[in-house]
Amino acid sequence: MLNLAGDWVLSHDGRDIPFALPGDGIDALHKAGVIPDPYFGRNEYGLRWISNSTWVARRSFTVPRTDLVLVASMLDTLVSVAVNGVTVLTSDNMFLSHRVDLSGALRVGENEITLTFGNVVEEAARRQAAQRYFVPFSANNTPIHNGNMLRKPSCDFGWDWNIALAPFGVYGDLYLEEAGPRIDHLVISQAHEPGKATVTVEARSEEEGAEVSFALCGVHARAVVRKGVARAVLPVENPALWWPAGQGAQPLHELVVKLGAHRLTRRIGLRQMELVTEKDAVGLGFKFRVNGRDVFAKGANWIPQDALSGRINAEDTRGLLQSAVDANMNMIRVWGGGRYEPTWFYDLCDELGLMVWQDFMFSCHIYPADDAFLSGVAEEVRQNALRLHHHACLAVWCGDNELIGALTWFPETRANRDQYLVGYDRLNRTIEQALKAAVPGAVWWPSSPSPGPMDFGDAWHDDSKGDMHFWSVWHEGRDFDHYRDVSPRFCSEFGFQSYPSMATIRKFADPKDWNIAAPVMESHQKNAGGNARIAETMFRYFRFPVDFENFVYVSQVQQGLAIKTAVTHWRSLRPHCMGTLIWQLNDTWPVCSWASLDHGGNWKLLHHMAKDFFAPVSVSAVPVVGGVELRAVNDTGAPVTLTVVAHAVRMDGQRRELARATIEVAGQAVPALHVAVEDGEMLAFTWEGAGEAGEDLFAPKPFKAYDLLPAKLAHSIKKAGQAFEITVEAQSLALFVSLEADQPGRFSDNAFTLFPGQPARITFTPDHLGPEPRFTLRDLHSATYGKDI
Ligand code: BMA
Repeated sequence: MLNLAGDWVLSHDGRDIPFALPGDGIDALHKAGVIPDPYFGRNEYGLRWISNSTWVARRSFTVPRTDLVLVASMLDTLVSVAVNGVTVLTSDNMFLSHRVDLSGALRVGENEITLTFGNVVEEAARRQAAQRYFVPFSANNTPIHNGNMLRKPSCDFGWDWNIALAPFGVYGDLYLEEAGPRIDHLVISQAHEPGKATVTVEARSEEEGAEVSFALCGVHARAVVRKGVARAVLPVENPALWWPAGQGAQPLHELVVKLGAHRLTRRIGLRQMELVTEKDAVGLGFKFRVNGRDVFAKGANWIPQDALSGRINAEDTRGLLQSAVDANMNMIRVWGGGRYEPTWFYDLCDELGLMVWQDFMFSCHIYPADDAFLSGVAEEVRQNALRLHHHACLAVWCGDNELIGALTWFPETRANRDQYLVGYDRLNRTIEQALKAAVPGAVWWPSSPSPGPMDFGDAWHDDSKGDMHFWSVWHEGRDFDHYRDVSPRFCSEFGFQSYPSMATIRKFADPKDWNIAAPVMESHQKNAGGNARIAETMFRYFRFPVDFENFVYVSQVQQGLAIKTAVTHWRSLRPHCMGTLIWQLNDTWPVCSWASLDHGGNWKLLHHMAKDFFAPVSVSAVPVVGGVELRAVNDTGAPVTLTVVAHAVRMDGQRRELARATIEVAGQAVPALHVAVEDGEMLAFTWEGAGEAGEDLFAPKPFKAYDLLPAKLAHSIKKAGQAFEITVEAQSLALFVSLEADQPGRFSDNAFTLFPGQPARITFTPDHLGPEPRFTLRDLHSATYGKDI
């Protein structure tokens, strides 16, 4: 194998610029000093010319023979490959992999290979003009137009959280290998019965009559290729089963398949994964069942890890996915406006126990429905299904993101819904059929959100069927309580924005721009009206923060509160509701957004709060007539006995017990207590039992309605190995106490409540060894009243 990754040169204005592949051209131009950092200030707007140009990269290499094959994947996007001036490949779909016979172009000794990246802006416009009818795209999201014409991540053209750069590059494989007998691909399926898993492996190959060997968990088999397939059935007795995080372990076994010298390996987790959608008295249920156990899905939506793919690497991805698991999540939705992730992403999810909801890459636009487009889609689906289907984490394949909604978003689609609905159905059926042809047992869901197969209803507002995207609080400006007016069966998107943390803001804005109306801050907010919505929400719930840094802090507190309101309520509906996926986990660049992690992986306050509200055993406070009901939930799969205690709390921190109860909780939420507090009091509650314990605070009124008292926070710091232990104490009830460090690292807890006389001990683990960190402490009183008023 000869790797062609590494050092290439990119031609620009008569200059040769170093271009490291895999990587993207914008990052290369920045590293070479040709352009400023695209993420700083308002630099983005000066860089649109890059996508409106053609680029050429080249390198040379030496080969001892010419019967070689080029393997290439994730070519972004209009790429033609030439070897010694002979065009060997023309690709216009970033989501395809290629194997190209180079024997006609190579020569023994030195060769030159060039990659020409076509102008995506011009080509997308040309294809739009060639359509039989106008194919609308989400122009609010994508300042670079017609992205729906190209098979490239939709969000590359801009999104309501993304910078619009439409980069070019190569992000996957680029190597030469010897031609020879090989297995083209494997189709792997599992069947389960008590004490036994049966794994069926089909090896597809053109080598008629060749023998193929199979080995898994000590079970061996051989089969001969007949009509292109060698098939083996591998029974595994008493299998060690794979479970989602929080439900059990994630054992993975190596499957080895050999044909002559060609050896393929796959890591297999043995599990039975079902999507159960059954009609019931309410509508259509929606839940995942793993190894026969109903699992409440807790997680978040994944968008590409960086707007510039050249800046993505497996180590950082692991950090983000580990943060998801550390916050008690068990599912990630790979959202349809980004990309099919590289194989190592799914390896990580297998290891971490993160179930993957995999969208096909179609989002929020209308798409062409002509034969040429659809046949490209079918090949894209086939390849990606074959590449990814064996992963234990893979829970469901979903047709697209929000394409049914898009039918109502454009004047053209509203005026001619028949035409666009038929077009949509052609696309959706192409995807479904290509998936099932490649992987017959694949779990399929037509769209997200969807009320169900062949139902084109409004899954943004109808909470009775299928999966829901509930956006009324953010996009329609409803109050947080409105989360409790709906009872989704499974909410696969709902979100509330905040500002990124100060450490992230410092990376793109000078102190003179630390103002929510500064053009730099506005340019790092891509959702029209987003900053106004954040500020308006503060007016509803809080006294206005005293300065910019506290505005950032309160924005994160209110984001956490919004999402906590939704999740605690929807968990308390279990088993009517069986899943909540927050929009969104990560950011592609430093920006105001719905993410719970800052760009780079730092935990925003929401992510700390998620760790608590996603805890396996938890108690939700739900306002009901005459007070508050405390409802207990248990996702562990085994019943627990819990003691729940409720207190009324005054602003000076004094508590009086209201009630207590001991209850048994299994797979269904259980009402534990019904309590009421007096005016000016909040409700504090704890739960304990079977090794599970937690506490929470609920304010029946908006926080601005309480006369908070100065918390007078005091803290001391002790070194504990590589980490630092910070003890924090308050003199009255202190709300959303938060710590920020002047260097990257992880706090054990944040946004917590303090009662006088009950100090909290928080650990800070820095990412790197370095100077002693300095900490900033905040709490709701000091952020909104000023210090000590
Ligand atoms: C959802 C997503 C994205 C979008 C988000 C926030 O519906 O599918 O399209 O970024 O809303 O508006």
